[in-house]
Amino acid sequence: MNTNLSLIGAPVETGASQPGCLMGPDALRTAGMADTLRSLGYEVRDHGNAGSIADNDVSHDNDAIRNLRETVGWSRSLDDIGYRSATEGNLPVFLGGDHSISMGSIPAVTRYAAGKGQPQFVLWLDAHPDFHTLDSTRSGNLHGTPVAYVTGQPGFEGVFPALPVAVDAHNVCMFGIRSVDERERENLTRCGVTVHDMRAIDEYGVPVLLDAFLERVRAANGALHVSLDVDFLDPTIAPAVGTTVPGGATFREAHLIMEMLHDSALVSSLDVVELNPFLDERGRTAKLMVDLVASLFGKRVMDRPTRSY
Ligand code: B3U
Ligand code: MN
Ligand code: MN
Repeated sequence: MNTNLSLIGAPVETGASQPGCLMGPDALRTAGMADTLRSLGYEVRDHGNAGSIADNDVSHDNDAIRNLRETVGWSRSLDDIGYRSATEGNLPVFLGGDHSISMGSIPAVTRYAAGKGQPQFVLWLDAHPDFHTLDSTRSGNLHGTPVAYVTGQPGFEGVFPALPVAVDAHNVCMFGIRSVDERERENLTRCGVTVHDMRAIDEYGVPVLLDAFLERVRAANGALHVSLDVDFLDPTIAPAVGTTVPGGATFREAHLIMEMLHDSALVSSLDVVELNPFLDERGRTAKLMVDLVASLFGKRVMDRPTRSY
């Protein structure tokens, strides 16, 4: 794994219904993100918080959509910063911010991977598939749309930046899903996204499902972006999120995913999103997120032979 990490703060809350994610990057910093990663042997550079380039006048005829211009502005700015960071040899870690930040982070890393001839894969850890289009969203919260956008679903043209390379929907694998709107369900099935809902995790367990996906990434020599939404976790362990859904991943399931990702050495970029510090209890969710990221970057309890995949 690349040992040069760049932390990119994305204080974005315009994609969510509730305010608070704006404080996410700073809460993750306060919980010790940079020093934790340094203690694991990484060179960590914190680029501070990015700003939005909201100098556009885009519009859309779905009146439910909220904060469209701001979100388009953020997607442009994070795309620029993320691409630059990857080109300079770093592994970008985007500290959100609500999940609309992936409308900048994923296009950035996908473009970078394409330049090296690598297909982009995405592991989406979330209670929600975030697969609405600008036409299908009823809530109008744009954090519900990033996967549709980055996989090139119709209707984003002329509003969000054109994607030089879209992610192939078949290369997206979701874990933890337990809240899906009807229109999302139809589109997910049609497009061939792999959706491991909580039932699949209950029935098969993390290792079987994750091994199969990582094997595909490896066989394709792919780049792997991990997008970790706080609501992937069960709200009893991670209360600091505006869209809690009961029945989420346990502490142990989430750590196992992170540990297996580390052992795979395939991860090339990361988003940590939807942390709403206003809803937290004495920083416990922020600390848990830092601890999960530490596992992804190699924190372990005991040395053990690396599993072969
Ligand atoms: N699918 C619903 C709920 C939702 C999606 N993402 C989050 N919530 N965080 C919507 O609003 O699009
Ligand atoms: Mn999400
Ligand atoms: Mn979610």
